[in-house]
Amino acid sequence: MEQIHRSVLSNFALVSKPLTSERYGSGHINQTFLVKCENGACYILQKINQRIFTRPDLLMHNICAVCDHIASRDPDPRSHMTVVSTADGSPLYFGGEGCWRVYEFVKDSICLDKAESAEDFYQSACGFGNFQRMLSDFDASILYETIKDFHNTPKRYENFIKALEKDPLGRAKNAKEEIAFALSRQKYASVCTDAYKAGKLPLRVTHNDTKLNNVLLDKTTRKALCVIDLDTVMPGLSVNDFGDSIRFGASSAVEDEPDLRKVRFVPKLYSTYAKGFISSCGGSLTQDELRMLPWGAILMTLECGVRFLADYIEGDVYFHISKPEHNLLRARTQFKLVRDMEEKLNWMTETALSF
Ligand code: ADP
Ligand code: GN1
Ligand code: MG
Repeated sequence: MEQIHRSVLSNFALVSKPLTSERYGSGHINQTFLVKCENGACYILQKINQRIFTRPDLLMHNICAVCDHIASRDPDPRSHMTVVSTADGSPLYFGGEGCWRVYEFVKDSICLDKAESAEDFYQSACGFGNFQRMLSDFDASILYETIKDFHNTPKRYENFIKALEKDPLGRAKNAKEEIAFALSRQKYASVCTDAYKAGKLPLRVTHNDTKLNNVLLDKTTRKALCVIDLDTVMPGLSVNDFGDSIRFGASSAVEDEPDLRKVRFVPKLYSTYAKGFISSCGGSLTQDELRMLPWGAILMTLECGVRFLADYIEGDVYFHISKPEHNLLRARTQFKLVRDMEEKLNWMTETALSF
């Protein structure tokens, strides 16, 4: 185990001596490590990305409150994440050139980057739908806004256009088609924010980063267990939580598939997810929310594409990359999915209203 990890972990109240730590998962933001201990216990060690989360103390306040709330609704220890404190009772350790936290590894769980069957995707919908339902009576006023304007799509466009104007590395010339695509869709970037302002969509407590690899399934039954990655739990729109899952999971390919011929929106996966999400939300979604679910899917996909493209142009300063042009590849898959969903908008609406 790296010396730095050994020294960081010595500050946390682990049940047994840590033996190994390995890079783990495929998150784009934090650095995550799986820690294995002498007695077989496992933990998740994370170095929080402080360029993005500038107030880790407020972030952990949100996370602890949400975990406690879910634990009070569902006594199963695998239904929620468990934060491990330091010896002096803090959920964070500052040192070792960073800010660190530790979670118990949710026992016998798996995490997928791509659903292996429609049933896996259905289960993830149940996980996120239950999460939404369990937080329906959570006091939103105690939550801090960890990232301002996180799903404000028009604002994301403003930032994208600023990046284009600066074009600090001269990369815009490599992405002419993608930039033209993004700009041609700016006209509908405000469909959901306008509906919220008009009082059609209610503000709820939402997860805001509902991709498949942010929910854990039981490794044997493959039923949904636990929603993770609570860094962006904030007041938000249910249609965005639905939409971000569709963006990532109702695709025939992974988010960074380089061969666009392999990237398609899969209607069957959309309807499977819609059924699971709507029923697990427990009848709480309004008719307007149901009607706007497809717009959540289109706009979360467009917004994510615009964010990847802006990051490519700015020099890959936000999302972790593992190859050159990684963010450009990611933007391309998102825009391909947007095109497919635009063609299917009427069908997507009818389907959402049919459950
Ligand atoms: P990021 O914000 O970088 O996406 P995540 O919090 O999603 O970081 O963690 C990255 C990965 O680590 C997850 O996709 C999952 O595979 C794994 N993971 C995180 N927390 C747990 C946990 N408590 N139990 C099991 N696996 C976890
Ligand atoms: C990031 O942290 P992770 O990898 O689960 C990002 C999301 C994006 C997603 C794209 C805090 O999610 O908003 O939709 O990448 N999280 C943050 O895969 O920006
Ligand atoms: Mg994650």
